[in-house]
Amino acid sequence: MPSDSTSGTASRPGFFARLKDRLGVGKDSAKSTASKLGGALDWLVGRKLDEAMLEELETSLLAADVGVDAAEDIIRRIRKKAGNRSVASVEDARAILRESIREILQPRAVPLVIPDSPRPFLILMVGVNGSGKTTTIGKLARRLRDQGLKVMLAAGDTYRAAAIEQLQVWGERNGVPVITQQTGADPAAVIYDAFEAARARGIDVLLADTAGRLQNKTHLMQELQKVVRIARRLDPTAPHEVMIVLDASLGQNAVSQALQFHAAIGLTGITMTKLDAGGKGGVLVALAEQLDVPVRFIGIGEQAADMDVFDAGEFAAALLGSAVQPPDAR
Ligand SMILES: Nc1nc2c(ncn2[C@@H]2O[C@H](COP(=O)(O)OP(=O)(O)O)[C@@H](O)[C@H]2O)c(=O)[nH]1
Ligand SMILES: [Mg+2]
Repeated sequence: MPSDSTSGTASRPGFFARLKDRLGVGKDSAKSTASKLGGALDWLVGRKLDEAMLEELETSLLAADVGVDAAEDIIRRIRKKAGNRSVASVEDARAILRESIREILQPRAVPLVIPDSPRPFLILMVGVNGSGKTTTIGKLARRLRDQGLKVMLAAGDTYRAAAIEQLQVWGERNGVPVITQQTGADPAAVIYDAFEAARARGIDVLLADTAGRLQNKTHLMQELQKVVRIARRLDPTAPHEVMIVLDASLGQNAVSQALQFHAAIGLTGITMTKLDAGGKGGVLVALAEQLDVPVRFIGIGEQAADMDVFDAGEFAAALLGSAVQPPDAR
């Protein structure tokens, strides 16, 4: 039985280039995170990092969705690193900022590892409507299947027929079975049945979709708590991963969603989607600052290949629009 982690893809350099590209590096893309954080550092050159400069930098960080706490944390780190010396070049400024951001992200860069047991390994996907749960399940199904794992999907979003069909399409595309019931069925029952079926069929990983009407509805949280409770009747250690899917384009709202879901059901992983679609990468820094939950994957598009393992150094480099450092330099 393979005990692969989901890390270490051969596609890494290409993915980084696309991440950097889609975060919008370049002088023309004035609205992008990268140009706010990276391209706008010229004014730092040849000056000492004085208070006025640090204030200006803090404003840029806030505009990039980094959030107040993380912006202050970054400024503190820069002050420590660059203290009283002058900044030699844009590259120097970038390096200081990049390293400060990387330090905040690094503790959260813990890849999802599927251990040899238990089986089936149940991954519960949660998050508000439209965040990218079903798409992420599709992408993850393919990734796990390619690692040699036997994967099954459970259509736990039973509110709309379209949600069930969407999951079936991903199942067909990846050649993995999908367990469904009719629209309106109890999600806990769907996932319970799928878990039993997965066990009977020797499935390694069961990916369970859920509905995601607004997170401030206590009803949704109760429904998710019930899914967890019922799954534990079959395996007291389940679910083995509770992964929230967050839409980066929601900015600070994505952070508050994560905090609310975490309080209600306890998250063990995060996937951040839509970093290609107006999502400012800074939101990941805010999240890392405020929530001690690993960031597993990042998504930069709608296709199966548009997702990869979260890497702190790479991500910080992409945010700053700089070249990624060789792995041994990190
Ligand atoms: N641009 C972009 N679109 C995405 C990404 N992930 C998901 N989507 C799209 O976002 C929309 C909602 O995704 P879906 O998986 O249905 O969200 P769900 O309601 O949480 O299941 C769909 O049109 C997806 O194709 C991403 O990383 N980038
Ligand atoms: Mg869905």
